[in-house]
Amino acid sequence: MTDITLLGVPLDCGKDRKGCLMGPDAYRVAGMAGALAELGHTVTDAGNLAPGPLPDVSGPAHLVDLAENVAWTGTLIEAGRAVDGMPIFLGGDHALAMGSVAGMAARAQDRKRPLFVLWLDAHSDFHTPHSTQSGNLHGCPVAYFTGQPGFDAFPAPPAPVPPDRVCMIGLRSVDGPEKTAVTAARVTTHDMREIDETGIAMPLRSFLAHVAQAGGDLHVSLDVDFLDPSIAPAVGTTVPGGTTFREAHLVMEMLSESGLVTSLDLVELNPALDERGRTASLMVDLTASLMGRRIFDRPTQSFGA
Ligand code: 4U7
Ligand code: MN
Ligand code: MN
Ligand code: MN
Repeated sequence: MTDITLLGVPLDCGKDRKGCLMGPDAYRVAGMAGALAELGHTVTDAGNLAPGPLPDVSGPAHLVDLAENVAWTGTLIEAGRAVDGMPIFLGGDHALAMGSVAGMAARAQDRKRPLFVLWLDAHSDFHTPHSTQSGNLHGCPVAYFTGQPGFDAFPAPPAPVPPDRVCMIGLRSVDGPEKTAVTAARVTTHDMREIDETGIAMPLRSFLAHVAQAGGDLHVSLDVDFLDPSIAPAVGTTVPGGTTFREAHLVMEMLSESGLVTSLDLVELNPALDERGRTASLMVDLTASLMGRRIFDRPTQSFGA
């Protein structure tokens, strides 16, 4: 059983549209702690983090809330690094992954283990402050924690994650400059076109085998828009053609069985856009699947052989 620490991250500065600051409380109301405790885990809700003082920084003028993002990143790196067991970062928008992943990479380095990242998202979030058109830093975390240039206003990530240790599944909205950069950096990508053809289990299985072989820690970053908007409406950046209910649960069940996951982000939930809390509940159920909830506890019996 796992020692889980819930870290509320009411970070809402990664984009213009507000609402993700309510995410941590929406997860609490939807029963996150109880669902995990019921599976036998020890759960500590550490409450909500707050960003440090706003630094005096400058960067491209169209960036949204640069100083606040920088402040949060420093706070999250230290808060995550200090957790002993499994932190679950209750977001908050995806800009929080600058700090959560950089902090987990620093912790993995302290433990002399490589950190791998599974990025479950419609988007590749590989913009830099210079390539982003929208100016929204929630589209930039992967470039930051893999150590791409252009993040001078931010603290340097203590242990940049080599891009070839990042695997993205669910992609269906990738901007031109991101396509070039993701490919050049040799990030592993599985877009929805590939998932349609091969199923979602095959690429995930091969990534997990690779992580196990390397003796790695595994951070999972789950963006609500990984899911199809028909089952998860509570997100600002809906993109049609996302994963189904069963595809998403299968990913979580396979992650659980792998025993490799050491930290988790739940990001981009905007409760103001939810329908009677259904997206928050689905995210809690997916987390429960990741932490060991099963339909059956053993393989179902089959006839023959
Ligand atoms: B999310 C976008 F232009 N690429 O840069 C951008 F399509 O964390 C979207 O994955 C970024 O939700 C989405 O603004 C960030 C856009
Ligand atoms: Mn994202
Ligand atoms: Mn996204
Ligand atoms: Mn978004």
